[in-house]
Amino acid sequence: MTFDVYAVQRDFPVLSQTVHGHPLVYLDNGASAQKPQIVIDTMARFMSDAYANVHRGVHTLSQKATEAFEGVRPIVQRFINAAHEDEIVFTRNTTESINLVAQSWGRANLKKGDEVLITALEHHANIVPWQMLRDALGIVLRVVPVTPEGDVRIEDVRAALSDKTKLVAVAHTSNVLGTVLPIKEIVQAAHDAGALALIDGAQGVCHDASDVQAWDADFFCFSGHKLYGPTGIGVLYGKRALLAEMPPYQGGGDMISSVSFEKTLYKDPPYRFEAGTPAIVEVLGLRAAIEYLSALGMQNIAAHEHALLTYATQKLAAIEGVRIVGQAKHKAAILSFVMDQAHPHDIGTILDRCGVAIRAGHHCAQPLMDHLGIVATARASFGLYNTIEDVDALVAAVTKVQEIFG
Ligand code: 7TS
Repeated sequence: MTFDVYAVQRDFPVLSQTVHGHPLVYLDNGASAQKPQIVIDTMARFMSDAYANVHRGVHTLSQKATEAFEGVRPIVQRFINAAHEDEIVFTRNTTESINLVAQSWGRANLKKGDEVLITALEHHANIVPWQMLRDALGIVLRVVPVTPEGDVRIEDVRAALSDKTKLVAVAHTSNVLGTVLPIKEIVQAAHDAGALALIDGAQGVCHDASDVQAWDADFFCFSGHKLYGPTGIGVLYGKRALLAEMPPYQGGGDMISSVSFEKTLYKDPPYRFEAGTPAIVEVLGLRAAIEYLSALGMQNIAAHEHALLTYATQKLAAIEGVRIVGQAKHKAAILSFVMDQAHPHDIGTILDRCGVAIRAGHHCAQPLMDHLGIVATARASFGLYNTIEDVDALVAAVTKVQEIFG
Protein backbone atom coordinates (compact mmCIF):
# COMPACT_ATOMS: atom_id res chain seq x y z
CA MET A 1 0.00 0.00 0.00
CA THR A 2 1.32 3.46 -0.80
CA PHE A 3 1.12 5.96 2.02
CA ASP A 4 -0.83 9.01 0.85
CA VAL A 5 -0.07 11.70 3.41
CA TYR A 6 -2.48 14.19 1.84
CA ALA A 7 -5.36 11.71 2.21
CA VAL A 8 -4.25 11.07 5.80
CA GLN A 9 -4.24 14.80 6.49
CA ARG A 10 -7.88 15.06 5.38
CA ASP A 11 -8.81 12.50 8.05
CA PHE A 12 -7.84 15.02 10.77
CA PRO A 13 -10.42 17.84 10.83
CA VAL A 14 -8.45 20.05 13.25
CA LEU A 15 -5.63 20.40 10.72
CA SER A 16 -7.72 22.32 8.19
CA GLN A 17 -7.78 25.54 10.22
CA THR A 18 -5.62 28.64 10.05
CA VAL A 19 -3.67 30.16 12.95
CA HIS A 20 -2.76 33.86 12.77
CA GLY A 21 -3.80 33.79 9.13
CA HIS A 22 -1.55 30.85 8.20
CA PRO A 23 -2.53 27.24 7.58
CA LEU A 24 -1.89 25.33 10.82
CA VAL A 25 1.33 23.32 10.78
CA TYR A 26 1.07 21.05 13.81
CA LEU A 27 4.49 19.90 15.00
CA ASP A 28 3.75 19.27 18.66
CA ASN A 29 2.85 15.61 18.34
CA GLY A 30 5.27 14.67 21.12
CA ALA A 31 3.04 16.53 23.57
CA SER A 32 -0.17 15.12 22.11
CA ALA A 33 -1.32 14.03 18.66
CA GLN A 34 -4.45 15.17 16.81
CA LYS A 35 -7.43 12.86 16.35
CA PRO A 36 -8.74 11.36 13.11
CA GLN A 37 -12.46 11.67 12.34
CA ILE A 38 -12.97 7.95 12.99
CA VAL A 39 -11.86 8.36 16.63
CA ILE A 40 -14.14 11.37 17.11
CA ASP A 41 -17.09 9.60 15.44
CA THR A 42 -16.59 6.33 17.32
CA MET A 43 -16.69 8.08 20.68
CA ALA A 44 -19.63 10.32 19.75
CA ARG A 45 -21.59 7.40 18.29
CA PHE A 46 -21.05 5.25 21.37
CA MET A 47 -22.28 8.06 23.62
CA SER A 48 -25.31 8.84 21.49
CA ASP A 49 -26.36 5.24 20.73
CA ALA A 50 -24.95 2.71 23.13
CA TYR A 51 -23.55 4.21 26.34
CA ALA A 52 -23.76 2.38 29.68
CA ASN A 53 -21.41 1.35 32.47
CA VAL A 54 -19.54 -1.93 32.07
CA HIS A 55 -19.11 -5.15 34.09
CA ARG A 56 -22.22 -4.65 36.21
CA GLY A 57 -25.47 -4.46 34.34
CA VAL A 58 -27.97 -7.16 33.49
CA HIS A 59 -29.61 -4.78 31.06
CA THR A 60 -28.95 -4.89 27.35
CA LEU A 61 -27.03 -1.64 27.00
CA SER A 62 -24.63 -2.52 29.78
CA GLN A 63 -24.00 -5.98 28.38
CA LYS A 64 -23.30 -4.55 24.94
CA ALA A 65 -21.03 -1.86 26.40
CA THR A 66 -19.12 -4.55 28.33
CA GLU A 67 -18.68 -6.60 25.17
CA ALA A 68 -17.44 -3.57 23.22
CA PHE A 69 -15.10 -2.53 26.03
CA GLU A 70 -13.60 -5.99 26.54
CA GLY A 71 -13.30 -6.39 22.79
CA VAL A 72 -10.56 -3.74 22.85
CA ARG A 73 -8.15 -5.79 24.97
CA PRO A 74 -7.33 -8.26 22.15
CA ILE A 75 -6.92 -5.33 19.75
CA VAL A 76 -4.31 -3.76 22.02
CA GLN A 77 -2.77 -7.18 22.59
CA ARG A 78 -2.22 -7.66 18.85
CA PHE A 79 -1.02 -4.08 18.37
CA ILE A 80 1.91 -4.54 20.75
CA ASN A 81 2.17 -8.31 20.15
CA ALA A 82 1.46 -9.40 23.72
CA ALA A 83 0.96 -13.12 24.29
CA HIS A 84 -2.32 -12.82 26.23
CA GLU A 85 -5.15 -10.31 26.40
CA ASP A 86 -5.19 -10.41 30.22
CA GLU A 87 -1.71 -8.83 30.12
CA ILE A 88 -3.35 -5.56 29.01
CA VAL A 89 -4.29 -3.24 31.89
CA PHE A 90 -6.18 -0.02 31.14
CA THR A 91 -4.84 3.01 33.00
CA ARG A 92 -5.16 6.76 32.55
CA ASN A 93 -1.83 7.28 30.77
CA THR A 94 1.86 6.33 30.73
CA THR A 95 2.38 8.20 33.98
CA GLU A 96 -0.23 6.14 35.79
CA SER A 97 1.12 2.92 34.27
CA ILE A 98 4.62 3.60 35.64
CA ASN A 99 3.24 4.64 39.03
CA LEU A 100 1.22 1.41 39.11
CA VAL A 101 4.37 -0.66 38.62
CA ALA A 102 6.30 1.41 41.18
CA GLN A 103 3.62 1.23 43.86
CA SER A 104 2.42 -2.33 43.26
CA TRP A 105 5.41 -4.33 42.00
CA GLY A 106 7.96 -1.98 43.58
CA ARG A 107 6.58 -2.00 47.12
CA ALA A 108 6.09 -5.76 47.03
CA ASN A 109 9.52 -6.61 45.61
CA LEU A 110 12.04 -3.91 46.51
CA LYS A 111 13.85 -3.31 49.77
CA LYS A 112 16.51 -0.93 51.09
CA GLY A 113 19.66 -1.00 48.96
CA ASP A 114 18.01 -2.50 45.88
CA GLU A 115 18.70 -0.58 42.70
CA VAL A 116 16.49 0.74 39.93
CA LEU A 117 18.40 1.73 36.81
CA ILE A 118 17.17 4.51 34.52
CA THR A 119 18.93 6.68 31.93
CA ALA A 120 19.74 10.39 31.87
CA LEU A 121 17.19 11.03 29.12
CA GLU A 122 14.05 9.94 30.97
CA HIS A 123 10.85 11.95 31.15
CA HIS A 124 9.87 12.97 34.69
CA ALA A 125 7.20 10.24 34.54
CA ASN A 126 10.00 7.65 34.64
CA ILE A 127 12.04 9.43 37.31
CA VAL A 128 9.75 10.76 40.02
CA PRO A 129 7.84 7.51 40.78
CA TRP A 130 11.19 5.82 41.53
CA GLN A 131 12.32 8.75 43.66
CA MET A 132 9.12 8.39 45.67
CA LEU A 133 10.05 4.74 46.24
CA ARG A 134 13.58 5.78 47.15
CA ASP A 135 12.16 8.05 49.85
CA ALA A 136 9.74 5.39 51.08
CA LEU A 137 11.91 2.25 50.91
CA GLY A 138 15.53 3.39 50.71
CA ILE A 139 16.14 1.97 47.22
CA VAL A 140 18.94 3.42 45.10
CA LEU A 141 18.27 5.13 41.77
CA ARG A 142 21.16 4.74 39.34
CA VAL A 143 21.45 6.68 36.12
CA VAL A 144 23.08 5.56 32.86
CA PRO A 145 24.71 8.54 31.10
CA VAL A 146 23.79 9.76 27.63
CA THR A 147 26.54 10.58 25.12
CA PRO A 148 26.84 14.17 23.81
CA GLU A 149 25.19 12.93 20.58
CA GLY A 150 22.25 11.62 22.58
CA ASP A 151 22.93 7.90 22.46
CA VAL A 152 22.52 5.42 25.29
CA ARG A 153 25.32 2.91 24.88
CA ILE A 154 24.70 -0.69 25.81
CA GLU A 155 28.20 -0.87 27.37
CA ASP A 156 27.19 1.92 29.75
CA VAL A 157 24.00 0.07 30.65
CA ARG A 158 25.95 -3.11 31.35
CA ALA A 159 28.52 -1.20 33.43
CA ALA A 160 25.77 0.22 35.65
CA LEU A 161 24.12 -3.16 36.28
CA SER A 162 24.96 -5.25 39.34
CA ASP A 163 23.42 -7.98 41.43
CA LYS A 164 21.65 -5.19 43.33
CA THR A 165 19.75 -4.07 40.21
CA LYS A 166 16.15 -5.25 40.37
CA LEU A 167 14.61 -3.17 37.59
CA VAL A 168 15.83 -1.36 34.49
CA ALA A 169 13.28 1.29 33.48
CA VAL A 170 13.99 3.11 30.22
CA ALA A 171 12.27 5.16 27.55
CA HIS A 172 11.84 3.45 24.20
CA THR A 173 12.31 6.85 22.51
CA SER A 174 13.48 10.13 24.03
CA ASN A 175 10.82 12.85 23.89
CA VAL A 176 13.56 15.50 23.64
CA LEU A 177 16.35 13.99 21.53
CA GLY A 178 14.36 11.51 19.47
CA THR A 179 16.89 8.81 20.35
CA VAL A 180 15.50 5.30 19.89
CA LEU A 181 17.16 3.17 22.55
CA PRO A 182 18.53 -0.34 21.84
CA ILE A 183 15.58 -1.87 23.67
CA LYS A 184 16.19 -5.51 22.89
CA GLU A 185 19.80 -5.32 24.05
CA ILE A 186 18.88 -3.37 27.18
CA VAL A 187 16.20 -5.91 28.16
CA GLN A 188 18.64 -8.75 27.52
CA ALA A 189 21.31 -7.06 29.68
CA ALA A 190 18.75 -6.50 32.46
CA HIS A 191 17.70 -10.15 32.37
CA ASP A 192 21.34 -11.32 32.33
CA ALA A 193 21.82 -9.37 35.56
CA GLY A 194 18.67 -10.91 37.08
CA ALA A 195 16.63 -7.69 36.80
CA LEU A 196 13.30 -6.95 35.14
CA ALA A 197 12.85 -4.38 32.36
CA LEU A 198 10.18 -1.70 32.02
CA ILE A 199 9.87 0.16 28.73
CA ASP A 200 8.26 3.61 28.69
CA GLY A 201 6.71 3.49 25.24
CA ALA A 202 5.01 6.92 25.36
CA GLN A 203 7.08 8.26 22.45
CA GLY A 204 7.91 4.98 20.77
CA VAL A 205 4.49 3.48 20.19
CA CYS A 206 3.33 6.20 17.77
CA HIS A 207 6.39 6.20 15.49
CA ASP A 208 6.98 2.51 14.76
CA ALA A 209 5.66 -0.99 15.45
CA SER A 210 5.95 -2.28 19.03
CA ASP A 211 6.63 -5.93 19.87
CA VAL A 212 6.79 -6.70 23.58
CA GLN A 213 7.50 -10.38 22.95
CA ALA A 214 10.39 -9.72 20.54
CA TRP A 215 11.87 -7.32 23.11
CA ASP A 216 11.00 -9.72 25.97
CA ALA A 217 9.87 -6.64 27.96
CA ASP A 218 8.45 -7.31 31.39
CA PHE A 219 6.42 -4.08 31.48
CA PHE A 220 5.51 -1.69 28.67
CA CYS A 221 3.55 1.55 29.04
CA PHE A 222 1.92 4.00 26.66
CA SER A 223 -0.73 6.74 26.41
CA GLY A 224 -3.68 6.83 24.01
CA HIS A 225 -3.43 10.56 23.36
CA LYS A 226 0.01 10.40 21.74
CA LEU A 227 -1.25 7.58 19.53
CA TYR A 228 -3.97 9.68 17.82
CA GLY A 229 -6.49 8.43 20.39
CA PRO A 230 -8.22 10.21 23.27
CA THR A 231 -6.80 11.53 26.52
CA GLY A 232 -7.60 9.73 29.76
CA ILE A 233 -6.67 6.27 28.50
CA GLY A 234 -3.34 4.53 28.79
CA VAL A 235 -2.06 0.98 28.82
CA LEU A 236 0.16 -1.05 31.08
CA TYR A 237 1.38 -4.31 29.60
CA GLY A 238 2.82 -6.75 32.12
CA LYS A 239 3.84 -10.35 31.69
CA ARG A 240 1.07 -12.60 32.98
CA ALA A 241 3.19 -14.28 35.67
CA LEU A 242 4.31 -10.90 37.03
CA LEU A 243 0.85 -9.33 37.12
CA ALA A 244 -0.49 -12.46 38.84
CA GLU A 245 1.85 -11.87 41.79
CA MET A 246 1.27 -8.13 42.08
CA PRO A 247 -1.02 -6.61 44.74
CA PRO A 248 -3.68 -4.07 43.73
CA TYR A 249 -2.68 -0.45 43.18
CA GLN A 250 -6.02 1.11 44.11
CA GLY A 251 -9.01 -0.41 45.90
CA GLY A 252 -12.68 -0.03 45.08
CA GLY A 253 -15.42 -1.36 42.85
CA ASP A 254 -14.79 -3.67 39.90
CA MET A 255 -11.47 -5.02 41.21
CA ILE A 256 -12.86 -7.40 43.84
CA SER A 257 -14.41 -10.85 43.73
CA SER A 258 -15.96 -10.49 47.20
CA VAL A 259 -15.97 -7.93 50.00
CA SER A 260 -16.89 -8.25 53.65
CA PHE A 261 -15.77 -6.01 56.50
CA GLU A 262 -13.46 -8.80 57.62
CA LYS A 263 -11.94 -9.90 54.33
CA THR A 264 -11.83 -8.86 50.69
CA LEU A 265 -10.77 -11.04 47.80
CA TYR A 266 -9.40 -9.47 44.63
CA LYS A 267 -10.08 -10.37 41.03
CA ASP A 268 -7.36 -11.73 38.77
CA PRO A 269 -5.43 -9.37 36.50
CA PRO A 270 -6.14 -7.19 34.63
CA TYR A 271 -9.31 -6.34 36.63
CA ARG A 272 -7.43 -6.27 39.93
CA PHE A 273 -5.65 -3.14 38.66
CA GLU A 274 -8.72 -1.39 37.26
CA ALA A 275 -10.58 -0.07 40.31
CA GLY A 276 -13.66 2.05 39.66
CA THR A 277 -15.51 2.85 36.47
CA PRO A 278 -12.98 2.75 33.65
CA ALA A 279 -12.57 5.19 30.75
CA ILE A 280 -15.18 3.34 28.67
CA VAL A 281 -15.65 5.88 25.88
CA GLU A 282 -11.91 6.48 25.67
CA VAL A 283 -11.14 2.77 25.43
CA LEU A 284 -13.40 2.60 22.37
CA GLY A 285 -11.67 5.67 20.97
CA LEU A 286 -8.32 3.97 21.48
CA ARG A 287 -9.60 0.99 19.51
CA ALA A 288 -10.53 3.26 16.62
CA ALA A 289 -7.09 4.89 16.70
CA ILE A 290 -5.27 1.55 16.72
CA GLU A 291 -7.40 0.21 13.86
CA TYR A 292 -6.80 3.39 11.88
CA LEU A 293 -3.01 3.15 12.38
CA SER A 294 -2.93 -0.58 11.71
CA ALA A 295 -4.75 -0.10 8.41
CA LEU A 296 -2.11 2.45 7.36
CA GLY A 297 0.67 0.18 8.66
CA MET A 298 3.09 1.24 11.38
CA GLN A 299 6.02 0.45 9.08
CA ASN A 300 4.65 2.82 6.43
CA ILE A 301 4.20 5.51 9.07
CA ALA A 302 7.78 4.96 10.28
CA ALA A 303 9.17 5.23 6.74
CA HIS A 304 7.17 8.39 6.00
CA GLU A 305 8.27 10.06 9.23
CA HIS A 306 11.86 9.03 8.72
CA ALA A 307 11.92 10.80 5.37
CA LEU A 308 10.51 13.93 7.04
CA LEU A 309 13.14 13.76 9.79
CA THR A 310 16.01 13.43 7.33
CA TYR A 311 14.76 16.35 5.23
CA ALA A 312 14.02 18.57 8.26
CA THR A 313 17.39 17.84 9.91
CA GLN A 314 19.24 18.76 6.73
CA LYS A 315 17.27 21.98 6.18
CA LEU A 316 17.34 23.20 9.78
CA ALA A 317 21.03 22.46 10.28
CA ALA A 318 21.78 24.62 7.23
CA ILE A 319 20.29 27.72 8.88
CA GLU A 320 22.95 29.93 10.42
CA GLY A 321 22.96 29.90 14.21
CA VAL A 322 20.85 26.72 14.54
CA ARG A 323 22.20 23.74 16.45
CA ILE A 324 20.38 20.41 16.44
CA VAL A 325 20.26 18.83 19.90
CA GLY A 326 20.30 15.04 19.59
CA GLN A 327 22.23 13.37 16.78
CA ALA A 328 21.77 9.76 17.80
CA LYS A 329 22.31 7.07 15.19
CA HIS A 330 18.78 5.76 15.51
CA LYS A 331 16.16 8.49 15.84
CA ALA A 332 12.40 8.89 15.65
CA ALA A 333 10.90 12.03 14.08
CA ILE A 334 11.55 14.36 17.00
CA LEU A 335 13.81 17.31 16.32
CA SER A 336 15.11 19.52 19.13
CA PHE A 337 17.21 22.58 18.37
CA VAL A 338 18.61 25.73 19.90
CA MET A 339 19.67 29.01 18.30
CA ASP A 340 22.62 31.23 19.17
CA GLN A 341 20.59 34.38 19.71
CA ALA A 342 16.98 33.40 20.37
CA HIS A 343 15.63 31.67 23.48
CA PRO A 344 13.46 28.61 22.71
CA HIS A 345 10.38 30.43 24.04
CA ASP A 346 10.99 33.29 21.60
CA ILE A 347 11.38 30.75 18.80
CA GLY A 348 8.12 29.09 19.81
CA THR A 349 6.26 32.40 19.92
CA ILE A 350 7.48 33.59 16.53
CA LEU A 351 6.77 30.20 14.96
CA ASP A 352 3.24 30.33 16.35
CA ARG A 353 2.75 33.68 14.61
CA CYS A 354 3.61 31.82 11.39
CA GLY A 355 1.06 29.10 12.17
CA VAL A 356 3.71 26.57 13.19
CA ALA A 357 3.01 24.83 16.52
CA ILE A 358 6.08 23.49 18.32
CA ARG A 359 6.98 23.04 21.98
CA ALA A 360 9.67 25.02 23.77
CA GLY A 361 11.06 24.33 27.23
CA HIS A 362 12.57 21.48 29.22
CA HIS A 363 9.97 18.97 27.97
CA CYS A 364 9.56 17.43 31.44
CA ALA A 365 13.14 16.19 31.25
CA GLN A 366 15.00 18.67 33.46
CA PRO A 367 17.76 16.22 34.46
CA LEU A 368 18.51 15.67 30.75
CA MET A 369 18.78 19.43 30.22
CA ASP A 370 21.27 19.60 33.13
CA HIS A 371 23.15 16.61 31.66
CA LEU A 372 23.44 18.40 28.29
CA GLY A 373 24.25 21.76 29.88
CA ILE A 374 21.29 23.61 28.34
CA VAL A 375 18.13 25.06 29.87
CA ALA A 376 15.63 24.41 27.11
CA THR A 377 15.16 23.48 23.49
CA ALA A 378 12.70 24.23 20.72
CA ARG A 379 11.20 20.92 19.60
CA ALA A 380 9.43 19.99 16.39
CA SER A 381 7.85 16.56 16.76
CA PHE A 382 6.34 15.05 13.64
CA GLY A 383 3.32 12.85 13.15
CA LEU A 384 1.93 10.71 10.37
CA TYR A 385 0.01 13.62 8.80
CA ASN A 386 2.98 15.98 8.47
CA THR A 387 4.26 16.78 5.00
CA ILE A 388 7.35 18.09 3.28
CA GLU A 389 5.43 21.39 2.96
CA ASP A 390 5.08 21.43 6.77
CA VAL A 391 8.86 21.11 7.06
CA ASP A 392 9.29 23.94 4.57
CA ALA A 393 6.96 26.13 6.67
CA LEU A 394 9.01 25.27 9.77
CA VAL A 395 12.25 26.15 8.01
CA ALA A 396 10.84 29.43 6.67
CA ALA A 397 9.65 30.40 10.15
CA VAL A 398 12.98 29.51 11.78
CA THR A 399 14.76 31.54 9.09
CA LYS A 400 12.54 34.47 10.09
CA VAL A 401 13.61 34.03 13.73
CA GLN A 402 17.21 34.12 12.59
CA GLU A 403 16.55 37.35 10.64
CA ILE A 404 14.95 38.98 13.68
CA PHE A 405 17.55 37.90 16.24
CA GLY A 406 20.62 37.19 14.13
N1 7TS B 1 7.25 9.23 28.96
C1 7TS B 1 7.68 9.92 27.90
C2 7TS B 1 8.90 9.47 27.17
C3 7TS B 1 6.96 11.05 27.47
O1 7TS B 1 7.40 11.74 26.41
C4 7TS B 1 5.80 11.46 28.18
C5 7TS B 1 5.03 12.69 27.80
C6 7TS B 1 5.39 10.68 29.26
C7 7TS B 1 6.14 9.58 29.62
C8 7TS B 1 4.16 10.98 30.03
O2 7TS B 1 3.03 10.75 29.26
P1 7TS B 1 1.59 11.05 29.84
O3 7TS B 1 0.66 10.74 28.73
O4 7TS B 1 1.41 10.16 31.03
O5 7TS B 1 1.59 12.49 30.24
N2 7TS B 1 5.77 13.62 27.07
C9 7TS B 1 5.38 14.88 26.77
C10 7TS B 1 6.14 15.71 25.94
O6 7TS B 1 7.19 15.41 25.43
N3 7TS B 1 5.51 16.89 25.83
O7 7TS B 1 4.37 16.85 26.54
C11 7TS B 1 4.29 15.61 27.13
